[in-house]
Amino acid sequence: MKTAFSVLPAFLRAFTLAFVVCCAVGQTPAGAALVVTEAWARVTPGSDVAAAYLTLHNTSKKPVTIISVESSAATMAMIHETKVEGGVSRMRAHEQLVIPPGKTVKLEPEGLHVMLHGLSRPLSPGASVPLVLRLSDGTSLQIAAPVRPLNAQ
Ligand SMILES: [Cu+2]
Repeated sequence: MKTAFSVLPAFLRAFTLAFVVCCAVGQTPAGAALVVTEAWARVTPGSDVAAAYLTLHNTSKKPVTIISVESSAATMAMIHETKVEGGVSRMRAHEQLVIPPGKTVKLEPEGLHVMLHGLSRPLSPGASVPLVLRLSDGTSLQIAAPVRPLNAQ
């Protein structure tokens, strides 16, 4: 006699199979396509804010989009861009950052940077700042940015 219980495993098997098939045809996660180099952060003595810099290279044939940045060392992390307008340096926040296929995007002083607010403790040279880059495909990348002195370029 067939009961509801004997039907259940078959249903679960079908569901599992569908899940495996759907993921097998998906592309490589964007996280694997993104190569991060030259990560570093700059100390700001007497302040609980800091900037971190990275070189992002997209090795894939599709755009990689960073949708947010987090750091366990700060209460808030975001992507900023410094622009000089009319002799005044201003920073604006980027909702996201797209790295086009095969391209490199540099976050460096006087340009794009990761802004850290509310550092839990002062940064000192030799330490490193943990960063998590969250990507639009749901994957994320963990980076450690070594801390350099204020006069680092
Ligand atoms: Cu900033």
